Amino acid sequence: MQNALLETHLGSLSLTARGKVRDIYLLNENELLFVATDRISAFDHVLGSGIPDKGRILTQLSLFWFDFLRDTVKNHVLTADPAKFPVELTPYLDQLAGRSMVVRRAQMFPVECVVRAYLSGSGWKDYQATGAVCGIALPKGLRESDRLPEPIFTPAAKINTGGHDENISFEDVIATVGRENAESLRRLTLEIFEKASRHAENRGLILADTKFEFGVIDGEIVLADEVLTPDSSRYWPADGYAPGGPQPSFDKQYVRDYLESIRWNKQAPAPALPDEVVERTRAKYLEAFRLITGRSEL
Ligand code: PZK
Repeated sequence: MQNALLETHLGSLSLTARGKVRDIYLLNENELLFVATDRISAFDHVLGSGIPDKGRILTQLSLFWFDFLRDTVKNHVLTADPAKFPVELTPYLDQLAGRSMVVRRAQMFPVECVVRAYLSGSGWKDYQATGAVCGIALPKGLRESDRLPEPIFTPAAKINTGGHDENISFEDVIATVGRENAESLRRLTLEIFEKASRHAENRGLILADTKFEFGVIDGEIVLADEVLTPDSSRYWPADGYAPGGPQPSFDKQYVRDYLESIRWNKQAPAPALPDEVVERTRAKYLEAFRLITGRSEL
């Protein structure tokens, strides 16, 4: 097995954004390099160990979904073929191959486009407190992880300081991006989700919710960032789905169980993971990739 790539080192290239797991570099005025590392987060912390191949698996999953959705929405990908990367990346192709994409620079909307088909996470919290999620009233008596009558658009505002995103109303989205953009974002989010969740269901997976990020390139709305990966989505095995409580995480359950077992206080520094937890978790990412793409090789 390969080692995990925890940090990218791309010499003089300048880092545009660093997320918990993804790094974005500036290539030129119009192009960025989007890199998925092997970092893994749990309980809001990046852990001391990475998962070998995680960045490659999630990048290949995003590319699968971008292609699957190509007739539905434009996207930011220019190429994921290292042979087509700009020459200044040549020294780094070993780190980058399979885990990176050259993307078009977009004017990003400062809105996380979340869609939920099941009641979980912050949606469940809001529902318990108010009977609604993002101002959308829901039937009474729903239980945690219940399926909603239909998928709902539940946008969130990005909180930069590493804090959790804050659920906002559709009126808030309108105030931020204008009515026409807000309606386009909601329509695209629901349309993409409908197509993706049907595919997931055919492969034995429930797509409980996911988050999209959109931007504008040449006056057109494009789908950016990573798409429909386990890091941006809740996938549940359809087999064993049991509403009335939380569902086990498809990908991170061994990690969470381990962190609970050692009674980590969820304060930095986050612990490293035993080899067995790393290997089992890697197998779950590969299983998600196989189920969704039908391919067994990256
Ligand atoms: C962009 N993010 C979110 C933060 C990440 C990603 N095509 C684009 N053009 C301009 N900006 C972005 C993108 C994309 N994708 C996305 N921030 C900027 C983000 C941290 C790490 F990998």
